[in-house]
Amino acid sequence: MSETFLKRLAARIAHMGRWRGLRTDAPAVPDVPDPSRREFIRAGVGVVGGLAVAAVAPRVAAAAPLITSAGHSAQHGVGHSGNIAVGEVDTTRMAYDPVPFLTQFDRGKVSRLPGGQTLREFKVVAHDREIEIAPGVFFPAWTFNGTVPGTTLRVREGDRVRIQFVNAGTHPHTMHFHGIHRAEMDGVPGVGPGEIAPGGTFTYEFDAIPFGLHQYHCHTLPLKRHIHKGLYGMFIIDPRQGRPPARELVMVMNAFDTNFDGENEVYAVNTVAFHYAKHPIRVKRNELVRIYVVNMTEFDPINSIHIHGNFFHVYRTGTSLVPSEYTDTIMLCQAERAILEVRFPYAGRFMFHAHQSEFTELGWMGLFEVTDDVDV
Ligand SMILES: [Cu+2]
Repeated sequence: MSETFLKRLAARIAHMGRWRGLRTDAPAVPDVPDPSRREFIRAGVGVVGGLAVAAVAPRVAAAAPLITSAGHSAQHGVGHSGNIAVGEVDTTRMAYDPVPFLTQFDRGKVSRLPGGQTLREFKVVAHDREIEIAPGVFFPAWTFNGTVPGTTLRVREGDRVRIQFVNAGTHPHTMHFHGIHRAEMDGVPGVGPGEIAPGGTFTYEFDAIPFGLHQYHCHTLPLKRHIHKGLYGMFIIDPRQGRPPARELVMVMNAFDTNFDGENEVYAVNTVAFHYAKHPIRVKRNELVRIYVVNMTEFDPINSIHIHGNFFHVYRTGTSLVPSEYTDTIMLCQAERAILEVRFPYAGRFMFHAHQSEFTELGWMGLFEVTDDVDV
């Protein structure tokens, strides 16, 4: 690391210690301005590793080995990129693992109403919980059902959806679903039940329309803080006739402002920086892969996804069965979503990442491992 980078890092640590009301032994460097995340990138070292040091500096100031280098790349099986975070998050402690999360769908407790309509019942509990967003980088999250993103809820068009929401957190929250429903079920302050106080509960109920890819999130003010803290998840309404069989994957674009300065320091899909670079997503060659992508990134208006060496069909908001684009990159504004369908004709490793290079370098990058193996 360069001397300049070390000075900047020291200033960053001192700044964070002041912000968090924590004491730090790191010396203040008065002639060095507080570096922005972009300056970290320009410093030309392992960016997420550097931020990892900064973010946890008051606790583990000597975490410099977190920074990786090209020499570590081969060791970790990532020949495509040198600068990724070294080490692994503790998925057991977090009770969350991004790999199984890709294919986990909660379809609720299913029964029939007297008129024959299918009823799907869910229970969602809001908790405060510390999560690990990169190795050694912890974030004080607010969660739905203990994880960020929350559980992926999946129903069929026309089903009655009943969600018992319990607020076991320390702040008022709501559940606001995208879709078509009555005003009192919209989960916003001042309408219907409004904010649900800590210890409170409310049951949201509506019919699932329109089919497509939607999301749910807390709508308590200040909204960007309540969403950014982790209170969001994917909500899929399948069309009545279903979609063709495919390997289906959930990707929620998200990011974390670890020092609460209004800018994100860590980016990912499904929370953990570079996790799918270290644990490539295995798919079969030529099989249909359907990717549900929702952008829940706060503070940055736009996010994007690009898949290398392949093209995909795009179903924006998932509300049509006919694709509208055939491309290798799409951008999504905050809360926008799309279903992507792709068949990989060649075996091998293919990167996917945001095409904002800054996001990529701060964690939003992964790999598909395309294989001929039967057992994927
Ligand atoms: Cu909230």
